[in-house]
Amino acid sequence: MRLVLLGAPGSGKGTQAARLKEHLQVPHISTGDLLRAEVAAGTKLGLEAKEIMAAGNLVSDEILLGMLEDRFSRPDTAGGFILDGYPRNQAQADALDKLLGRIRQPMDFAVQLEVPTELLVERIAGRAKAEGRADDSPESVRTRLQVYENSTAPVIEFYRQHGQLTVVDGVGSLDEVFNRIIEALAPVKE
Ligand code: B4P
Repeated sequence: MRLVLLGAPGSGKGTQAARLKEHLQVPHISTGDLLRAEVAAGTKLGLEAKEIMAAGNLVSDEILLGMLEDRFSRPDTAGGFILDGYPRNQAQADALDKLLGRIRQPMDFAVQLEVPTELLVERIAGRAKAEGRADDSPESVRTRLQVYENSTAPVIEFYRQHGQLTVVDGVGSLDEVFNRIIEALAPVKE
């Protein structure tokens, strides 16, 4: 199973990907987690990304592609993967197409988690209290939602036009959303 999870910040991508990884027995590749690991390790890349992420903006396409190429060069992705947080703009979608073509891992499915904006804001505010992530401040969240509307939402249309998109209602308990995703994936798993 080669799956891309799409959705606005707070839509549950990371949350559901962690569960899907166990269910599908494939690695979860989160570009947000990869970047946060670089920031935590204080690498050159992490230092470059830190302020950009805290402000809620997108880190450069070049950095992201380099990180992804590295990650896909590891053998554990040969049996499939769940990609979470990438692509976030059309240039990244095109780069992903090329990369997966080159490693002969064409994507099976893109799942978009759909959640109304008020609920996105509420969920992220909850995480801000619980975890204090640098980019969960109200100002950063406003920017992230704007970036999503301007840059990422058009990518969803791209996958729809290619017949690869399925939209899943992301409102409900973690189990409810998880079960909806599994149902949506059933035709692909057969
Ligand atoms: P990400 O790490 O991808 O952050 P995110 O969009 O907020 O999603 P996340 O997966 O963490 O949250 P989720 O919805 O699961 O990106 C962070 C930053 O990294 C970006 O802003 C950017 O700067 C940079 N970046 C990452 N990828 C990039 C790329 N490709 N190009 C450029 N820059 C990139 O969960 C949110 C909250 O909701 C959690 O608290 C969760 O518990 C809660 N929740 C989830 N589902 C719920 C449910 N059903 N009910 C109640 N609460 C729920």
